[in-house]
Amino acid sequence: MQSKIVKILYEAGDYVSGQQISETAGVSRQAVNKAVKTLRDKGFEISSATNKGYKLEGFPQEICEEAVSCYLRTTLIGKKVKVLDTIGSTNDYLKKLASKGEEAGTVIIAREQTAGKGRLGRSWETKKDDGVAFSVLLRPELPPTEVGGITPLTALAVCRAVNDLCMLDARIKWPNDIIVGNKKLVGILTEMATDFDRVEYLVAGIGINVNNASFPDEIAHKATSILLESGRHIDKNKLLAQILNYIEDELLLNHYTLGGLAVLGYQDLCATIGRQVTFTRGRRRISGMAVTVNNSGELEVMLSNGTVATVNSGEVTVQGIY
Ligand code: BT5
Repeated sequence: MQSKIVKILYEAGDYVSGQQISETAGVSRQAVNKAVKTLRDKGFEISSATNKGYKLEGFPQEICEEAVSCYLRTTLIGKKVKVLDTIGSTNDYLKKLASKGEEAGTVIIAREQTAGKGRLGRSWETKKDDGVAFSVLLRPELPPTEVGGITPLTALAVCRAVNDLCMLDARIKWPNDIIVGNKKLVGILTEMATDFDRVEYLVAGIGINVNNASFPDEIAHKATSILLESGRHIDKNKLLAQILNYIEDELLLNHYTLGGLAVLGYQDLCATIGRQVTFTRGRRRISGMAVTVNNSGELEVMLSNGTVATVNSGEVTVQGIY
């Protein structure tokens, strides 16, 4: 109900009487007064004037459900948004909910993660209120072989949202990083549960460095934040909502497949293409020139003998990045 009231005030952009709010939201006048008080406690600036009603003057600085929901224009993603102060890993938390039947579209956001996960058992650092970590639950009715676009499409959506809202020239480092220059701004970890030949659920987890002024020594050489790159404290709620809007556009329009325009858009933003890369095959380290990302989201690498190797996961080092 609080989300509804924020949306009513946001869309009006002016004073709305308590009576009108109560009619539109379908709740009593007392409930409106109580909700306005709660929203003010959460950091919403809402002014009130006799005979005029309420006006929304400002949003909270920190992530909050009502603010994210207000900026959403999705039909599926973000149907339910939950913000946690601190959690081990938003992916693990959402996977547990998913296994108990949580509906598709739920988004779990954390202001801090104490056991954030990267790929291959690595860790992901989300420091309180400097970073944002969130996970999205999806249940496409598709076989596992047809959802290969999930990570690249998510990366495409995140990269576009960051560039649009933060005026940055962020790029995708195949397969799951968003970088600015040669430093990492965002990490993505997609996890899947299958039930025989169909997807039971997908959890797309995204970690963004927003207001970090510095990083722990181990990652300081390769990590960056929106603050460090743009010099600005951006509106986290707006950024998060825009990412969710774009993820829904990309995934649903492209049916979880990196084809057609999406693959062109991806290649345009992919920093790996056109660079010398090294990858592992068995025990061998092989080098070549990254030439393209194909419809399945695999990286195609031209080797010195003229053959093209297809790399679909594992570790790729990109010369000049990391
Ligand atoms: C990733 O793994 O980049 C995937 C990170 C996904 C994090 C999200 S947050 C929400 C959701 N819940 C989770 O528990 N996870 C997801 P990978 O490519 O393996 O990179 C991990 C490596 O990035 C680490 O070994 C560090 O070197 C580096 N790293 C860790 N924290 C970082 C940070 N905040 N910024 C930049 N680099 C970082």
